[in-house]
Amino acid sequence: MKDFRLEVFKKASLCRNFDEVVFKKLQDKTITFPTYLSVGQEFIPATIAQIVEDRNIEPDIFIQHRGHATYLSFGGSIVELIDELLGKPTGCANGMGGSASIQCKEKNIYGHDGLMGSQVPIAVGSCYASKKPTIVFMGDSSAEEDYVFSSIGWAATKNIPILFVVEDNNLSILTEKKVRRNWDIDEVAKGFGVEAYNISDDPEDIRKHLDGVFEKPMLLNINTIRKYCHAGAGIDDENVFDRYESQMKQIGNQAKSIHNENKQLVKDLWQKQLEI
Ligand SMILES: Cc1ncc(C[n+]2csc(CCOP(=O)(O)OP(=O)(O)O)c2C)c(N)n1
Ligand SMILES: [Mg+2]
Repeated sequence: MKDFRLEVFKKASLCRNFDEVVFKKLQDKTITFPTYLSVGQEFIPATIAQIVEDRNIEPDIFIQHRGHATYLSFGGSIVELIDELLGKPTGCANGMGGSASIQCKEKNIYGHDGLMGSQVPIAVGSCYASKKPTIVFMGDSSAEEDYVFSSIGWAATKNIPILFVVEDNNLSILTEKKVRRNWDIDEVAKGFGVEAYNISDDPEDIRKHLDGVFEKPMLLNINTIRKYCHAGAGIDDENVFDRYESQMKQIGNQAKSIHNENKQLVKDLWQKQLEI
């Protein structure tokens, strides 16, 4: 049997190494448009993607602007993402989506249109029509949009197989949650009769809360930490907890070799795409 923690780490490691290169490409101005790094938040999509893979489920996936890690965890092509960030027509959104609107038809990943939270009613409508397992990712601030509430309500009423995932990094650009609201989205979901939890981004914590997923609507508010700035290559706070470093330490040498392999792989792929 595959080691769950290691498989999740493999996915997270690809995402981390990918965005660390993007960070450098932003610094040296190879990329000049708004770019949203997933660094620090990788374990949310990596864990959920591993869980659905282990259960042989191929869900429809609706992502938000901070979606590099989601796209890569669910199997989107790395080369096409590189090309997208280079603005090439061979990019995953024909070079017209940029960082915020990436997609992958083959893996049922639908890109974001840029309006915060719009992916939620779109995902609910799609799931209502298809009855297919569906996952929609949103930020803690996007979760505040009114159309998100009514969508959760409709999902509850129609009992559709959707998983709402709130990537709760506590921030809307730079505004903390406590300034913006005095309620929790998992409590709102429970009010609609949706099974909901407020948990950490530890892979085990996520796994143990996904038992009945796709049998009914569910919502996970997953607390995480954004390591870099809202957009571009900047650092708000040097001393934040890093789930990736902590998992790498816990897993040990095997994780370090996976990390080094991914680092090389991503570096080589970027080099190759830049030379074409
Ligand atoms: C309806 C709407 N309002 C404002 C914006 C500008 N905006 C873009 S991202 C963002 C913050 C998003 O925060 P969150 O949903 O928590 O995601 P995060 O960036 O933290 O991952 C804002 C205010 C927007 N794109 N759409
Ligand atoms: Mg946020």
